[in-house]
Amino acid sequence: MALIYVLNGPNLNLLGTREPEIYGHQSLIDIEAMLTEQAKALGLTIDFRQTNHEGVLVDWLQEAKRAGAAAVLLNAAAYTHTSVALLDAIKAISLPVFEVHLSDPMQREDFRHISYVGMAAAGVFAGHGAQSYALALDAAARLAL
Ligand code: CA2
Repeated sequence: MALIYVLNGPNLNLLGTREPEIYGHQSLIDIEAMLTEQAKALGLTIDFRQTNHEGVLVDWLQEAKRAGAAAVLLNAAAYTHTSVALLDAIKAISLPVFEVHLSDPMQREDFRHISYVGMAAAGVFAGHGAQSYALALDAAARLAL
């Protein structure tokens, strides 16, 4: 069964508790449950994780490659807009990495308009709340298997 890593960055552990007008009411646990069901229906396995640490995201991207994952969904949160280390890691693993955002960074502050992740991503799904993850998983199933 194909394996998809779903990696989440800083502060996303707080989802559902604050700023619901931007990020929605669902918690990260709710999103994991939704994606797990979707993955089952698609015949995939997901490995769903969250960290507040940039280097841990780099470690997990490298691990995805070693583990034989078919693709990665990555919501790097604020590191999306700052991290050359993530860009280098995405390039280094040569796996399709789909960038995911709950909100649409392009419709927010200027500092969110740059995406280092997007410079190497296989696709970007943003602005649809938790459904951005669902759209990205469908894309991974269609494009990466
Ligand atoms: O829209 C997204 O998914 C973002 O990746 C979320 C990041 C933000 O820096 C990106 O520009 C867009 C922020 C995640 C913070 O998550 C929170 C969740 C609940 C309460 C406060 C922050």
